[in-house]
Amino acid sequence: MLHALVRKAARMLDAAESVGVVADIDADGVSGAATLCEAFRLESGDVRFPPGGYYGVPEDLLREMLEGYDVIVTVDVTPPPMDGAERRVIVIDHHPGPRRYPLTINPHHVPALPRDTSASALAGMLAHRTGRLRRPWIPLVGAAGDGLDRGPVYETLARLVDRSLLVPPPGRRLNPIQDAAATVNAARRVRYHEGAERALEVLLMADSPHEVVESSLSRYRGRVRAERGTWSDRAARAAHVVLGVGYAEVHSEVDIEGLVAHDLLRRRGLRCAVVYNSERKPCGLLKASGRARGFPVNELLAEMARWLEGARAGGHPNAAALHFRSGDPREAFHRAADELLSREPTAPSRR
Ligand SMILES: [Mn+2]
Repeated sequence: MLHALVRKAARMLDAAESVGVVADIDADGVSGAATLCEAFRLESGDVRFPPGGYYGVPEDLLREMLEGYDVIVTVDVTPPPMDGAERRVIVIDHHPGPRRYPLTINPHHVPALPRDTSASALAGMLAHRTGRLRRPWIPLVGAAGDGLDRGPVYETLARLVDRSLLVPPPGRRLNPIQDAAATVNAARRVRYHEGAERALEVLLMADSPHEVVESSLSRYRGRVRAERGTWSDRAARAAHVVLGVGYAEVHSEVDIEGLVAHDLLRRRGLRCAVVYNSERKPCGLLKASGRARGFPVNELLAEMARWLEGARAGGHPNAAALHFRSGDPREAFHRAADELLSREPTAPSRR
């Protein structure tokens, strides 16, 4: 089933008069898009990113792409259903959710694919099939960005690159591919879809992950590091913690809430940390991000969404996000945490 699906997608892309790509702005989405550009001879202008911190594919963006292109591929995002588009959209994703398009390459819908496969590795698998994947390190950047640099699909692609790209140089924590992923992710944390567009240009030109690390994108890393340091210190001091589940707020134009949640989890030894950024995203929405170990933060954020307006939550048990239009996220957190903690079999009384 997997091979038939991949073959069908490759054939459809080769036969299409024109192909447009819609990708998420993170390293997984950007490197998946760059991989498709290489294999199917697309240009950066054929790739679009959701605007300003919006997660998913806005309906009007999908409609616009369908008017301009024969076939649309979405990478690391699942598009909304649209009448008449069923046979013109290829979905390459690894998030759970309903299957809306027959040509969906997603581990949640294709049993042969392991769940911990990144969208970019799936794009790499498709590109590799065509025999036109000249720079196999590119899809690996996306896998590293999602912390999914493992598993059979990744390993197949990793065998095609120089070993030195997969081991950290002496004294360094990250290997060159992980370093490139951090660079691409810094660009979108500071500049959202514009950062992703710049990162795509860099990936399309680069001959190695080293060139990505040394590119003009590197300046975004300093900004992210500084904001993260400041807010992680404050969050560690000021977090509200209930039974190992913590909540903190930041106020930053930079998309750092996920990083601060990660730091808070570790620094306070929590099982779950939720961080709300009170600075509105360029797309107009507010966002909270959660990280956890041994606590379903995706369920916590879904429960929070019930108490907020225009809210949508998604993600995995260990990492999830919540977008909303208005409401009191701290109040929502306390209600949601009470609800989830009261369901725990051994929850001690809080009174
Ligand atoms: Mn991803």
